[in-house]
Amino acid sequence: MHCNTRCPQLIKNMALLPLLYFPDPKLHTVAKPVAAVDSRIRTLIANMLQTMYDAKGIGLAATQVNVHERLIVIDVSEERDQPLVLINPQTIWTSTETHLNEEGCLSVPGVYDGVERFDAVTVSALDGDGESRVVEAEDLLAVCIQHEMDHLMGKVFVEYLSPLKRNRIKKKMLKSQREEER
Ligand code: K1U
Ligand code: ZN
Repeated sequence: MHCNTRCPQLIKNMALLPLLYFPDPKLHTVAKPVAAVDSRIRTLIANMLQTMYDAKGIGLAATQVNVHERLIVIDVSEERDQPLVLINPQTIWTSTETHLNEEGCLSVPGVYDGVERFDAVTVSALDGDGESRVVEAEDLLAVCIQHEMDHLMGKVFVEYLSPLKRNRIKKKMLKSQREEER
């Protein structure tokens, strides 16, 4: 798999990208397919990986950095050294079994709650080199892929929660955003 994070010449050019925070309406934009895996996309991948690692996240969708193209980066490894890049991902299989999993989101900091997800999924996608691949995922990787693919469809995990919880989270987020502006 292509990994720009291992290339010293590229590390110095990598940048942290600003995140969108709930309830920013831009988080509800439906992403368009990536037309070509070119140098612009490779730079975006490197910057998204750096942003995800810096924020201690296990995944990041391009939507969250205000780029509305179908691109996801993930790393669920303990050592944080196994980046997975999914471009134009499509779900080709889901398990019948589902489970409630505790989720968080870099766009909704400090909020964790349970979301029902398929136990296992298979997705087809392009990797960072533009090569087709099929990923069979279970456990945390399956949960993370479903969470990130939701972002590409403009869906934030709090939308699975009750309207009461979602409104409380919205008020809390707006309050902390106002306080940060001061
Ligand atoms: O998309 C994101 O906002 C990243 C998000 C991914 C995610 C975490 C947990 C379940 C599903 C998807 C995060 O990385 S949140 C922060 C985090 O590292 C984390 C939170 C809960 C469990 C495991 C990791
Ligand atoms: Zn998220």
